[in-house]
Amino acid sequence: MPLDPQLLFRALLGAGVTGLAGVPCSILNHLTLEAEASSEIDYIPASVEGEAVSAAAGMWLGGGLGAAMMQNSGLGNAVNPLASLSIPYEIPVLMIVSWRGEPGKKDAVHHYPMGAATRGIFELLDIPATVLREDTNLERAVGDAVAYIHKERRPAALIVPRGLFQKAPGGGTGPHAAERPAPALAGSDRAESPAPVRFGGGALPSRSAVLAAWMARHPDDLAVSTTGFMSREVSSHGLVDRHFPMQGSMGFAAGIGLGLARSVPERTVHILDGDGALIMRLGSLATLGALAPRNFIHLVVDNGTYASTGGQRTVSPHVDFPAVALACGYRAAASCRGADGLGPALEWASEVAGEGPILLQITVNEREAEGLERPLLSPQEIALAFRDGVAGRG
Ligand SMILES: Cc1ncc(C[n+]2csc(CCOP(=O)(O)OP(=O)(O)O)c2C)c(N)n1
Repeated sequence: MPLDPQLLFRALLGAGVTGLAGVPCSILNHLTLEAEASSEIDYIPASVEGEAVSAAAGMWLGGGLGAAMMQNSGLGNAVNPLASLSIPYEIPVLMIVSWRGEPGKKDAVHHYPMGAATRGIFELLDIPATVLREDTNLERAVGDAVAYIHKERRPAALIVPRGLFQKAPGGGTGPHAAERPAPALAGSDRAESPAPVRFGGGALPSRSAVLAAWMARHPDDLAVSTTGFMSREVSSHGLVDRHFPMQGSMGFAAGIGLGLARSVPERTVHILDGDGALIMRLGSLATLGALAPRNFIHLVVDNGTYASTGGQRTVSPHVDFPAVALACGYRAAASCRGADGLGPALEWASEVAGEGPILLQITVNEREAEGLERPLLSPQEIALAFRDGVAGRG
């Protein structure tokens, strides 16, 4: 007998999951709808599966526990933040993954290759994956998986096959989206987009000068920095109780920051992003604009290159990041081109902080600080120190 789909949602709540970020699948439709409507769990409609994993990781860094939900077709999109964020930083994330194309079951042909590979992908990553069946005690399966991720500080997965859950009268495992009121996203009440504010004048500053000016202005705020030289430089300041210098999960600093910002709405969360990284995951601007966390400041330090891999050109000169952010629902956005504008641009950001999300793109020269090393602390130590710092246990 197929199971009541509400059991899974209740089991997640019972196990202490505080947030769910995901990309829908018809098999998991019910879970999406329950989470959207519930005030007991924070639901993030992710733009891509890797953003879901990253946001769930951010929830844990902020003191909660996140689950990432997706169709197995999108599991490939989640591999990078699983392999380079959740596993090395020992950040627990509960994966809830539907199973299209399960071997031996009839499904659309394009699901078969991933259906056959799904369990193997988890095995290769050494992530324990439990297939839920009709005779599974869901409460126990979810409870065991959550106990495992807390104890081992690793991800674990629950795989949900097709047909596990009872179908709703109209088909699927819940009412069709069009039959219910749209959830009120914070960004929905925004008036027309404002125009980007422009600052500038003088020679371009270096990344180090921007970071020094930013640090002087925001000594106590939380920050998540992007992979590569940016996080090396941030970590050289040694403020790991409030700065999370992420290496890995390129492009998902904003996704981590989103989960974090929603877990600690009383703190301001800054993202120190790179142009290459943001271009890689431009979809995160849409998620952020729609959810509109007020405590979110997105600083894009734009050197026009992938500096950390040898200075190859990015396409950033062709992208107006502030205009894109505003079109996605950011509340305010500005650019700064030239060191004379740096002070006024950071002053502007401080003034609009609290009315976020806001984005400030600062164009910098290609000069890098000398002798930047990878963080001295291990990834696990960084994640734990940051989580403790956020919780005031520093
Ligand atoms: C998913 C992924 N793709 C590629 C890389 C290799 N990589 C590491 S840092 C980096 C460049 C990042 O460029 P940008 O965000 O502009 O920052 P910058 O290096 O210029 O500071 C690249 C391509 C990676 N670590 N992860």
